[in-house]
Amino acid sequence: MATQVMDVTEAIVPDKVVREFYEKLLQCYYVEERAKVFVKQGKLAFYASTRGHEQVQVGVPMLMRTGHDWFYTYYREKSVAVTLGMSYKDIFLGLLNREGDPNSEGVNMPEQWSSEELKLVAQSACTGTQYLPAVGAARALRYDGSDAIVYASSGEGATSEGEFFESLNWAAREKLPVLFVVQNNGYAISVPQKYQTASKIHDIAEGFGLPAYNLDGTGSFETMYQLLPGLIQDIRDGKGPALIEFNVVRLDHHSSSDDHRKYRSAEELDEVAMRDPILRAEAQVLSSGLLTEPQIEDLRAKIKDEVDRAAEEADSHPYPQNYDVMQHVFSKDLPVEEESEPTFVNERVSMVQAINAGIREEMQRNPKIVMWGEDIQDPKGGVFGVTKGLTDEFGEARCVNSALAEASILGIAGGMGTAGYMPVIEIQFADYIWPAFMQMRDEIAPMRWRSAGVWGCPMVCRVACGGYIKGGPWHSANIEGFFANIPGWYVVYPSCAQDAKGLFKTAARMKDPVIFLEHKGLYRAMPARTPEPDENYLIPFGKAKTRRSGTDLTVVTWGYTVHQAEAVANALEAEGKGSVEVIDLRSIIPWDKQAVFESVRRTNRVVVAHEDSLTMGFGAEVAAEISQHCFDHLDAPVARVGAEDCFVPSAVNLERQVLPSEDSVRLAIERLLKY
Ligand SMILES: Cc1ncc(C[n+]2csc(CCOP(=O)(O)OP(=O)(O)O)c2C)c(N)n1
Repeated sequence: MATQVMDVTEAIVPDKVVREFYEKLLQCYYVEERAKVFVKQGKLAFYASTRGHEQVQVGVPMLMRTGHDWFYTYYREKSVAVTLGMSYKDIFLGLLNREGDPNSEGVNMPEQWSSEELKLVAQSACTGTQYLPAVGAARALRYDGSDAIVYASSGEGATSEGEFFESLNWAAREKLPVLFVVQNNGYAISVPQKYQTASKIHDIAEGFGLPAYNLDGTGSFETMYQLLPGLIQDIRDGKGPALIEFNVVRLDHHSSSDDHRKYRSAEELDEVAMRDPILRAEAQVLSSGLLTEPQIEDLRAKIKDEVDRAAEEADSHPYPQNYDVMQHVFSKDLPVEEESEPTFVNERVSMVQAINAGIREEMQRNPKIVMWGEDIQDPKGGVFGVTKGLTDEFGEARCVNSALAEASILGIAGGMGTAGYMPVIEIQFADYIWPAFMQMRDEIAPMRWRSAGVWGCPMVCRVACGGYIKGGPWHSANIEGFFANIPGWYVVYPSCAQDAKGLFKTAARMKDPVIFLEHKGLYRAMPARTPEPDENYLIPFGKAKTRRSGTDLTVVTWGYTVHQAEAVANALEAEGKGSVEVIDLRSIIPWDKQAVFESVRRTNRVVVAHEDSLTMGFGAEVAAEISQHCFDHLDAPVARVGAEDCFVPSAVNLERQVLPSEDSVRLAIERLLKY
């Protein structure tokens, strides 16, 4: 398939459409003009002009179905918001971060649009990250049997991000309904395109198997009108995604913090001014006799007046008063508050069996649960066999192998979650989660918060983690400390089969993303085996479990070290050396401060033990809180046990030097008991 460079054979555009197109261009123009006044007044924290991109940002959405099709836009797309019909006032409230801003209530940056009604999904300011969730949303629409399509866009610079390539790959492989719109203005801030790629963006897309087009986005609307309706219909009809690279011009500075005269010559600026799409459209409207000059004057005056009045109204609003900035970090809608007494349906199961049963039950209960990950499909059913039998029972549509691309695994989940599904995805080893970190930190985590509670990204990200069974440096990581630092993710870490099932079932019913850590050394370990709780057993997050009561010292722990602490506590008791209480946090975010403080205030001594490295391990947080809130009750310093600040070595004897052991836990306890 050759990339198609459009032949400008003009199609007749009905007058009504030309008129609507031209009017919308003027609306965009006057919104930009008024925004520039706010910039001069110092009222806009960030401003990115769409001048020069308007033909694309008006023309493409106009040919799509407002309120039906979905939009994943980027920070230079005010004109898309205008075209979709966001009111001028809402646009200015968003730009000014004022009270009543429906985009984000003032928490998100200006130029980041969001509207449930317009299916305009809350943006982040990151370049290129929107492409994967856009593909995820398209996957959800396909699963729903909808004929809606997804518009996903950026500048040409952002297409150098790996997530752009991954999104082309996934969308093409599954023939998903996405229209990729690249607006190539030749610059990424000051960087000319030659520094981005030796290829052409439409050729790159073609390499991934998409029909790809290269159009002048400042020329004639006729060309777009000729291509787009048929192309959009093909995408609706399931023929797969397509990409259009539009050559546009950036008539203004990159943003309000930039001065493009530093890197563009006066001649160049004069030249691009000749390609102003609004002037070109106006010339066409005049020459075709559609409007006369006086009619244009009237139209301009009317639109300017409407825009200015809306701007003033928005400007009369204060910054958000009394807005609780914490209210949308997590949804308040929780599936369970109290842990029920389980009945047991199986005498003894491993953690693998318990998680597998939990997933199966939740999939039977909720048809919106969909899973993917590397190797998770039957017959293998995951490298640890956790998902075994689930493809056989629920089919590939609900349990399927993914491409080997972690950013995709998470990014697609973000979009599907936003569009109404409950993805349960697997990261094969914690050490390999990092390609997905950008999606997790900047796209998924802030979604609910940045949209003032309108959009969310529910999902369960199951991750095999931990050492002790010959994993070496790339198969043994503990990552709870990293993710505990990101507002918006729950982090849970079961240490036995019963908790694994109960916590998983809760995770699968949460409205927000959950990292579900599965210690591979506990998957089949005897001490982690328990009776299997019934299908109604849910464990609320943030409720610790006292594994063992004691009076002389508390060990606060989670994951693999729970079992080390229990073994040491049992031995010490048998030796008559002390009575040690062991508290298993089970969930890291949120963690059960009440249970920990209550115990420490009783025993007056505490060791915090975990498998992760000591420095900045989550134990540092726990220890700090205990020091602050239990200081008056402590008879000894707060002690910590964790791994060396080192990667986990491969040779078994070297691994022992790094990871905590019963010996290191015992040493810490015995030291404190001497105080
Ligand atoms: C991941 C990420 N890296 C860097 C930035 C900073 N940044 C913001 S805009 C921009 C240039 C983007 O240019 P392009 O994609 O061509 O879009 P344009 O602004 O020209 O429309 C950069 C580097 C960012 N927002 N996100």
